[in-house]
Parts: sequence; C-alpha cells; structure tokens
Amino acid sequence: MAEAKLTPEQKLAMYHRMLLCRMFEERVYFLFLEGRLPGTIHQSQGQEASAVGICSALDAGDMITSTHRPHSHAIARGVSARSLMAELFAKETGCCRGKGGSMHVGDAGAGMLPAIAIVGGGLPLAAGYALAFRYLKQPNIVACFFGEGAANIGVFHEAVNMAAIWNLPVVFVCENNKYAASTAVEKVMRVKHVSERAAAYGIPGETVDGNDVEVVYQAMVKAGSRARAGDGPTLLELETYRFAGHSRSDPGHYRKPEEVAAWKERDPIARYEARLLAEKVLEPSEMTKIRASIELELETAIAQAEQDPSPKPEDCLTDVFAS
Ligand SMILES: Cc1ncc(C[n+]2csc(CCOP(=O)(O)OP(=O)(O)O)c2C)c(N)n1
Repeated sequence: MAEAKLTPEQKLAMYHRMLLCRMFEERVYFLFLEGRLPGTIHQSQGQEASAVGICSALDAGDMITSTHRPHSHAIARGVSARSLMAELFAKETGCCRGKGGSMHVGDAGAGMLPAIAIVGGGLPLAAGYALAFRYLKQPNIVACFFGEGAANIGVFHEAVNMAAIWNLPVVFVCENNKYAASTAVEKVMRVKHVSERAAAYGIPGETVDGNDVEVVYQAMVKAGSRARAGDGPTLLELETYRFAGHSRSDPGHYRKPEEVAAWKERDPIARYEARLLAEKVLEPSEMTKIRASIELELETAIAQAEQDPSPKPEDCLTDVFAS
C-alpha cells in the first residue's frame, strides 16, 4: 500500500498535539507534587508519538480503548485539556464528572471509551466494540492501546484470537515501553517482538519505531485500512520508552541511567521538531507561539478546574456501573 501523503497542516497538527501531551504531563507532574491533585498518576512523557500517530489516522466515529496510562491517548483523541484537567482535580466538569480520575479518563463522544486501570482490560472490550460496529453496520474501527506487560495476560490471547476468527475491525496497538512497572520485558517474554505473536492468531503483526510519529501514522493507516475493508485485525507493536517512572511514587531506579539517556536522544518531540524545521514546515517563531498558546490553555484549564464544583454526594451513584 502506498504511503499516505501528509500535508504541512497535518504535520503541524501532529506536532502541536504531541507538545500538548508533553506539556500537559509536565504540568500535572508538578500539580501532584504540590499536593493539588488527589489519587495517583501514570505518566506518558516519551510516548507521545505513539498516541498522536495512531489517533491522527482515525476517523471521527472510530473508538479507542486505553490503559492506566491514558492522558496522552485522551489528548491525542481530542478530549479537551480543560475536561481532562478538571477530571484530575475530581471536579464535576471533568470528562467523567469527577468520578473517574486519572486512570479512567475518556469521553465516548470524542471517540475514547473511559480508560481501564485493569491491565489488559481494554483488549476484550475493544474486540466487543468492534463487533458492535460490524453488527450495527457502521464503517468504523477500534484502536486498542495496551502495554507489552498486558500482552502476557490471558485476555490478550482471548481477545486477539476472537477478533482474528471473526475478522473484527480492530487494531491492537501494543506500546512496548520495555518495562511493566519495574519488570523488564526480556525477563518475561521469550520472543523478541510482541508482534511475532500475531502468527499464533493468523493475523499480520508489525513492529515499528514508536518514537517517530509519521512512521506510527503510516503503520496505523495501513492497519486501519485493512480493518475497514473487513480484512480483520492487525497486531501493531510500537517500540517506545517512558521517560517518567511507572507511577508517581516510582523513581525508576531499575533502569540504567545510560539506557534512559539513550532513549532521551530519541525523544519523539525533539526529533519531529528538528525534522519539521529542516523541512521548513515549522519556523522557530511558530514554535514559540505554539508553546505560549499551550501554556495559556493549560493555565486556564487549571484555574477553571480549581474553581469548579466537586460532584455532589447525592450524585455519587449516577454515571457509575458498579457501586
Ligand atoms: C490485572 C492487573 N494486574 C496488576 C495491576 C497493577 N499494574 C498496574 S500497571 C502494571 C504494569 C503494566 O505494564 P504494561 O502493560 O507494560 O503497561 P505500562 O505500564 O508499561 O504502560 C501493573 C502490574 C493491574 N492494574 N491490573
């Protein structure tokens, strides 16, 4: 399949989105350290190309499922920073009305089911949603994000196998960031690539550079076209790295500093910025403007979230499926 041609506007939009993901996470990190947000967080600095590359190849009616590390997925899918921030502040204006918090952000109207904190939990749901699209004769697909740790969980096998035998319109997107909490992937997986497992289900599997947004985008266009054409799922593995610890309380001492430094050399945003500057798609003055506009967007979102009301005690059982 020929590569999809990206216009300068599309490239700039992907750059802007990735930067919004990064700056959102950086701001949220300090809000947590300052004790202004409740709960815990799993951050995604370093994984922006994967979130944005995948979501940029989706149509409006498509759906994504996400994980305990969902902030960049949400931003990439178009959930507003305003409603995400309010959710992290546990306010009524949040995308889950303040009842979900960091690990459950989402907005079905924007094309993102609320994220699922149970590792691997999104996989069967994605297969089910894809089945619903087909049953309802909707021309849409599902992109299912999960980590390489989730690829060792039983439901991975069940969901991918069922999607394969029924040719469901779903793309399984494994963000292989090399560690499941503190467990290095080589300690728990004999095959080199998660994508090799696709052979066991009779579907295509591909491993690509998850820190190159255009490579991710092209891989998703290809896998998405297959799914839309009724040819079934693809197992797409994106090689990436999280710069932060696993969660707020993790300093990440199980990783060698040289390893972290080598991956920072492959920072998806710095790489894309350099490429767009070289291609003259981006000008240095434009970069400054984009950063300033994102800073303003985030400051406004925080100021509003802080003033917003909390959910009312009498509403605590509405909009929830288990109580
Ligand atoms: C079923 C289940 N087991 C354990 C946990 C605790 N836990 C949360 S995240 C995580 C690691 C997941 O690793 P991976 O799927 O690779 O995603 P990543 O954190 O690397 O993004 C674990 C063990 C959980 N949330 N759910």
